Amino acid sequence: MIGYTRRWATLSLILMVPYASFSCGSIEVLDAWIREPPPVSTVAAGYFTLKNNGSKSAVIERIEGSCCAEVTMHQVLGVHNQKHMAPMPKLLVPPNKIASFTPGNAHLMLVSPNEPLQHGQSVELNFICNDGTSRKTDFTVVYGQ
Ligand SMILES: [Cu+2]
Repeated sequence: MIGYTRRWATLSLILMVPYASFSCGSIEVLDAWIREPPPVSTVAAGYFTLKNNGSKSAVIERIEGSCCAEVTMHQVLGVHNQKHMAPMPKLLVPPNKIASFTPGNAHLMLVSPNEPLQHGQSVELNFICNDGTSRKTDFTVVYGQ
């Protein structure tokens, strides 16, 4: 009987933790799009704006998608003609802050898509937070820009 009570106590404790206290529960992904790559290209770039509405920092460890062989976050380092891109190990967004992945700056690299990415398509990517929570987001493939 004691064991039974304890189990219920644990369960109600889990239910009382507000959803938003988990990293990925408090994020909002806006304006998520992928630039349609030229037909011969084996990589595409993706962009988005991420808003952290929570009271704790959100830490995105990686972004996954079944669309492609590999999805990685990239940052652009250096200045002027010395610029180069490098993998971004993780993305940390403080409470009430916004992170923007925009052309010429941070971006997603979508390597070797299974099928050609064409404008109008929707690609689902999953943001994985450091506490194991995740958030799925649809990226729209856009021509040009
Ligand atoms: Cu890159």
